[in-house]
Amino acid sequence: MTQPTALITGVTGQDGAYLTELLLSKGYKVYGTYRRTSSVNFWRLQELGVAEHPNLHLVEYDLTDLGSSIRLLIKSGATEVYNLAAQSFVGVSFDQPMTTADITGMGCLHLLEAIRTVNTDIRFYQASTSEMFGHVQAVPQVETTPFYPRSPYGVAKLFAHWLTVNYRESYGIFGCSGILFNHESPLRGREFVTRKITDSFAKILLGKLDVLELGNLDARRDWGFAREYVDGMWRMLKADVADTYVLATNRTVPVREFVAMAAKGAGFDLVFEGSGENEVGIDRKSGKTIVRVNPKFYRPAEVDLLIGDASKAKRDLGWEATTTLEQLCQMMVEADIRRNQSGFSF
Ligand code: NDP
Ligand code: GDR
Repeated sequence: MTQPTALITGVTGQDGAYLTELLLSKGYKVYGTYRRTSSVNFWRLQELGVAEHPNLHLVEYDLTDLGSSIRLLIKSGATEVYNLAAQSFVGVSFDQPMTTADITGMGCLHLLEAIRTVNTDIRFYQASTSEMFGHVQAVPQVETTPFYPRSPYGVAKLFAHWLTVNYRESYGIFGCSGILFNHESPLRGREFVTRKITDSFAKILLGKLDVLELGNLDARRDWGFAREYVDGMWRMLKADVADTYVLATNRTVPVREFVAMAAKGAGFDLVFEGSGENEVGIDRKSGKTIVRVNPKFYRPAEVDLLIGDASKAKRDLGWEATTTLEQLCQMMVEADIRRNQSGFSF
């Protein structure tokens, strides 16, 4: 049997690392792409112990470059392409809307055009997002819920989502769009709210930071565990028919509740006082304020409530989220305490 070959764009990111781990464990040859920077960092692949795996080939690539997308597909001979690369931070997309559109939107089109040109039998996964639901039109959100993105990031992802559907319908390309709700892990970037919280509490515990500053504490998210979500991506490309699927836990929790959960996990006795910009979190054990609201973290437009229903993925793919938010939060808190004790800084 010939060895299956997959191409993963964005291998230095959270999902890229977990997907690499999964596909290598299934015997794939994996081409993982990273961007040229002055200091490339493979810490996530290293944490998972796969950075040096003989079946992993790391290749330099920028998805804003159409020509290199075509050459990459020819060179790798991949039969499955997972497009995980993106400018993925919603907050930054308000400051850099053009860059976000180029990478997150046009980048997907480059890959679809490359597939159309090189080999239309390549199976394609597009990393779509619950951010496309934005100002939600129904609760919970499913594959058919109307979209209403609330950020340049959400708009760019919607463009990429519809292109994936369009190339499926126009050219018969096996293009799947996974509408994934927030998924977190100890490998999450520190700019995202969950990891910012767990890393900050670890630092406060060790005397490296005084206060955790946050924006909107009322936003509600459906948070799952990233390692389980990449398995859903793989299942989509293994299905008989290309389709669009929601992956979610079907539980929604406000940011404030995640803060309380993480504080408890780190050993604080947190109580919230005040409201709006004056809300603070006080550790009853020390009497110190360890959480504060800073309006600089507010966004020009917010996504208030996300909760997904992944029944279709369960029915068609046998996929289901099983890790609870409490387990996930504890895993992240413990990893960040361990890292901060050892001087780790990513
Ligand atoms: P990360 O931000 O951790 O990773 C993004 C990856 O994209 C990084 O490897 C980054 O490289 C790479 N990248 C950025 N710009 C370019 C470019 N111009 N050319 C090539 N590569 C580039 O994201 P996640 O792993 O969390 O998410 C994976 C995908 O899933 C993203 O597309 C995201 O938008 C989407 N998504 C994520 C969800 C989540 O909750 N995590 C939910 C729904 C969708 P570098 O390391 O150099 O920055
Ligand atoms: P999100 O994740 O925007 O949902 O996008 P993020 O963790 O950045 O924000 C979640 C919610 O927390 C609120 N918030 C803060 N967010 C950050 N980053 N920093 C803060 O200090 C802070 N305070 C409050 C935000 O306003 C928001 O409501 C993530 C990304 O991974 C996307 O790529 C992905 O598509 C979606 O999840 C699903």
